[in-house]
Amino acid sequence: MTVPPAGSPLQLTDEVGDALRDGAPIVALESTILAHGLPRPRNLEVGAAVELQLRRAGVVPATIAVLDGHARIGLTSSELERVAMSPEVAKASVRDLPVVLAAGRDAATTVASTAFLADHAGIRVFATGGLGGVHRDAMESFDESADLQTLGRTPIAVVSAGVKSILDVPATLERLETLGVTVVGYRTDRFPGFYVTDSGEPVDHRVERPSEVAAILAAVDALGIRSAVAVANPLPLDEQLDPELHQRVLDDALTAASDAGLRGKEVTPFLLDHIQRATSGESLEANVRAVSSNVTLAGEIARAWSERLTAR
Ligand code: PSU
Ligand code: MN
Repeated sequence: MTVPPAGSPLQLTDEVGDALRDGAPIVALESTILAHGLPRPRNLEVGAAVELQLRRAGVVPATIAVLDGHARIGLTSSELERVAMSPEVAKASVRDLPVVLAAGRDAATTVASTAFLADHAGIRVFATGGLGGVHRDAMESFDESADLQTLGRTPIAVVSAGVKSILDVPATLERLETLGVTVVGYRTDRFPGFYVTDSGEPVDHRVERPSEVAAILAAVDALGIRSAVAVANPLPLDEQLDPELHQRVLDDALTAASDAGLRGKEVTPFLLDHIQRATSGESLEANVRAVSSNVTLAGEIARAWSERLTAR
């Protein structure tokens, strides 16, 4: 384990520490998707597969989680298994980090806490499935993911397939605008809807190549901007979940969540689980395809970023 700077609560693996020192390509990965977003044992298969995918592309994976109260940047395969298979692993956003660190507990990190910790470690590219956002009943519940606020103050490129349709997509895009998060569509003018290629909403900016994202990140730094670049990467039309099936199960899931009286951080895992069961795994396959595609693109962006760093 590379020794982090004095006073830092972060623990980096040697592989991640070396990559950071050398300016080598590195991609941060979140762990809530493993512990709470995908069913066992598929979650572990996906977690291991995306790491392998990055390594094969010459990119160092840095899966982030809290283990025994240590903020870990990069996990061994047995640690990855612990995060994926143990029912004891809490879901931690940024505000939960102090508590789990102080108590010496295990926790999976959300987009917010993963981006926060990756940024502290000096990692500039992050791949996830879908971002958290504004929930559909937010007018009454005030339920808006802390992912949004954190992306508003964390200069990292985060590749996602947009936000799931369980959320209020237009409201989420409005909040991203307010919070100063740069949103670019990767080879698209439409904001993706995670399971489906098009959420129905447009994006203002479009990029065609990973090197363009690296150039945008460099401009973020040159301007002294401290917010994220959200790269929206849609599933191709022939890989999306059938939009009719999607709409039907979505309506059911929202009704079930409201009938169950769910609040707070349990809402997202409940809805995802409901949709997975109601589509007998079809949504799960779309979910896995989206994650894999985002990881591929993030790896390409990390390589382009590394080229800029090492060319100086
Ligand atoms: N959206 C998904 N899959 C997920 C999540 C969101 O499509 O697994 C997870 C991510 O870790 C995200 C978190 O950061 O849920 C957001 O949860 P909340 O809404 O409680 O902030
Ligand atoms: Mn919430």
